[in-house]
Amino acid sequence: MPLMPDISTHGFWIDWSLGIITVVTVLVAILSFALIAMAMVNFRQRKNPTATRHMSGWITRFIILDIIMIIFDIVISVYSTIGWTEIMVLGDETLIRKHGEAVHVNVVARQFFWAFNYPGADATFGTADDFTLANQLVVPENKLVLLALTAGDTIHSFAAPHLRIKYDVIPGRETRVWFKATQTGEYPAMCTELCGLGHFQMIANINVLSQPDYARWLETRTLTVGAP
Ligand SMILES: [Cu+2]
Repeated sequence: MPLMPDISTHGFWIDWSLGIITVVTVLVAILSFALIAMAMVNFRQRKNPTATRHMSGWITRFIILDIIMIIFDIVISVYSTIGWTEIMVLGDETLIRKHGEAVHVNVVARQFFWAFNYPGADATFGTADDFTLANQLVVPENKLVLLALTAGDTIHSFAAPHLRIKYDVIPGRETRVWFKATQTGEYPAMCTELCGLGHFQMIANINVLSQPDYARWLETRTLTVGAP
């Protein structure tokens, strides 16, 4: 089954990893089964009534297969380590230096909804213009978004397939996640950790707006929050 379209800047690392692993696994499986089938036919009892130790050609074939597998393992390890570093290891400051200024959103998962806390127009949490959206994450296109995820009750998991994001959200711990959306539109996010009876209801909407639209939206939001 094809993957959902990727609208993130980092998603290709994941998609290519999956692609390489799938292709290599299938090829190695075909090779291995072919060798086993050939060995079964060649060393069948009717043709070899007595046991033989002369199978040097076959040992070479299996060693070649092992070497191919080791090379593939090295390629996959190197590729996914570079991707992992890009996606998971870089700190907020390095990400901001690389991708430009960021939008910060604090996400709290609870049974059974998502709360997205925004710092408002002043970009500082804990001030009067902060506001919270339930099950709705609004972000600008082509801009770094830094999410700080935590849970208020039990373990949840934040998954946004189009953004190639899926991380556990754990009470008492802050999980940092980043993305940069490359396409405007509405995309689903959901909880992927069975968290109780209402787990299936934990679906949020991610709305990616163009940068001018996002600025306008933020302004109207802040005005609404400021009003009595
Ligand atoms: Cu859940």
